[in-house]
Amino acid sequence: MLTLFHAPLTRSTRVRWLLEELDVPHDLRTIDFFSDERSTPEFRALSPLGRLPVIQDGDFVLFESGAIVEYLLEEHGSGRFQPGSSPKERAPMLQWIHWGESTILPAMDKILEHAIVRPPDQRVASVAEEGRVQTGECLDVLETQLAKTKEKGGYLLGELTGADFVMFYGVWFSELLGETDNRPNLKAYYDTFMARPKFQKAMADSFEAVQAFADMIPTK
Ligand SMILES: N[C@@H](CCC(=O)N[C@@H](CS)C(=O)NCC(=O)O)C(=O)O
Repeated sequence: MLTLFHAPLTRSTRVRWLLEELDVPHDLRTIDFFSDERSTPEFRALSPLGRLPVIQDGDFVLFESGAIVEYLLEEHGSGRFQPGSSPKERAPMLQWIHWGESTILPAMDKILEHAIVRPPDQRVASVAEEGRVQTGECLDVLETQLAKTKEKGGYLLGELTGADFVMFYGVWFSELLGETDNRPNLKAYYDTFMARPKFQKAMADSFEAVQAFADMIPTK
């Protein structure tokens, strides 16, 4: 049985949603994110930095949410949520999987850390501002991409693919930060994944944490 180590509102939601959509039976191990559970030697043997998500599939262990999404599609996907099998058909999905973690999230993290999460005396206003500019540029890229694909299914590449299971995470935070207000394609994208019953099921334990996070956001 596949095991997912998970905590609400973390990147493990990416994997949880995919497991739901693929109907892969799994054991969900919910970790108390703010406890010592992630520091135990047993957990560090699976995830060396104590981060989430990590999966165990029999004897096989894997961390990094994007890599887990790719693995699950190949091992358990039976072709679902993949745009094709040739390198050139698959590459756009891989591009957005990597971009959704390594380009947009570092920009957004600057806002989250320096305008919301850190205590006020540890915030650097110029870093938050840099994050706002960089995040805006990234969201404009997404807005343009979604304009090209919106008539083809409403997801990043038209139909739902592995890329969306990674990208939704940054888009969810951008919606909370009010960044979808002037970007209609991004808002439509957010509404599209939110409306999926399996997304709702996978996120059921995250909505309370989302609300707690939303309450921390300073009103403009
Ligand atoms: N690039 C990694 C990032 C993993 C990561 O940083 N996860 C966060 C939760 S969203 C975490 O566990 N943070 C705990 C820490 O940094 O100690 C991935 O996509 O899996």
